[in-house]
Amino acid sequence: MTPERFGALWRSLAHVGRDATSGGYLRYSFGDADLRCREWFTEEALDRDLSVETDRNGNVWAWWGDQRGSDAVVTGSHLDSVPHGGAYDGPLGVVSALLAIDVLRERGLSAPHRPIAVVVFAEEEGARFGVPCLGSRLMTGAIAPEQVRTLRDRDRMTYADGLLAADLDPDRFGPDTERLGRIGVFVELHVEQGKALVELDAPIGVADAIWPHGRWRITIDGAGDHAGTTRMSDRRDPMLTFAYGVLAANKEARLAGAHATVGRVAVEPGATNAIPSRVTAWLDARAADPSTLDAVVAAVSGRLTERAGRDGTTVEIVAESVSPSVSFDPELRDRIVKTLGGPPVLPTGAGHDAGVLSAHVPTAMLFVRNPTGVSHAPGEHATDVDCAAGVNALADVLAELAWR
Ligand code: HGY
Ligand code: MN
Ligand code: MN
Ligand code: MN
Repeated sequence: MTPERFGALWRSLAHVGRDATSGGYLRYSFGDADLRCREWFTEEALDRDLSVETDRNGNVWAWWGDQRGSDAVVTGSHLDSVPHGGAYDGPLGVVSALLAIDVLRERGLSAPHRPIAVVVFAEEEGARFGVPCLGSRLMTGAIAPEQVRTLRDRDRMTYADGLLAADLDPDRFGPDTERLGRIGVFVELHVEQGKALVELDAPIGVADAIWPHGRWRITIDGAGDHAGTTRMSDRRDPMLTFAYGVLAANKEARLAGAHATVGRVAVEPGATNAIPSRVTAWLDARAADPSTLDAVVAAVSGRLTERAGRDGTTVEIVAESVSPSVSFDPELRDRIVKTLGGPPVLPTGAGHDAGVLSAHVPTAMLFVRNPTGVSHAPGEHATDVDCAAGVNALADVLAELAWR
């Protein structure tokens, strides 16, 4: 694979859902941009004589070989984004998988000994319905359909509404044991969301672990009142408790060497001249090990509760989604490292569908160097040269797994 050929296919998708002002992407599951991305994927897969199907959970599968076969070698990633997210987070794994199939065929490899599939998982970012990796979690049973039925997007739409928008049956989402049983191994290629490969001066890396992480919804209730007539001493202002909570999360994370972020907040009623009655915020917390993560969340919760007592407000903290630490299959990892000639092995603080699948099948991740180290923002980047190297590496891995 050459950088030029990678760039040509990349640019046929790169304009879809891109915001002209920020340069970031607005690809929310089953929204217009996502539907166009799905159409793009289906066309490219059919052009490669792959058989395409969408499963009951909205994940799209493109098969090379017997799609009813077992022990399939599955690769792929996701096409949805966070608001104004980067171009590569997700799509790089999908584009690279399609091109890796081209490379394998150009090497003269036809009929794989094991079926190969490229999968596009739905709602990996959780940017629309609030829970990440929803498509893969539904397939594996990691989340129950009953729980998904309670999810609403910002327009109060449901996951079933999303499936309907994609002309899919809205009533069948849930565990897909038969499909999961056909997967023999899953390998996800992803842009690195950090600068480790830059510092290691390596274009490709292999993952050994995903940090435990989660999202907690914090609801703070106080007393709505007039901004101009209510004395400061009489206020029960949830925004004050919230502000303190953000500072506490930042401090606790720094002390523990963990990561804590509050990137989303909703204020009711949201008027400039009204003291809020309620503030809802989401804490994203991550750490290298579960006990540190638990300790940071507990410390933030304790500091918030204590502060609420002083502010006359009340606080509720609910875990919306928690992802346990993932250690990728060491045998598969080492086999891939050997196949690729010894690239660096590194952990990640980012969650992935590979983390969900790793509880069920041998799973691995390849990383492609990101010169800016930025992700979940327009500055995310990977060069065509490194992306082409990623395609060739993925092709080597697929050849190792599906023809040996
Ligand atoms: O949030 C994450 O870690 C992933 O990028 N969805
Ligand atoms: Mn991703
Ligand atoms: Mn992401
Ligand atoms: Mn007034």
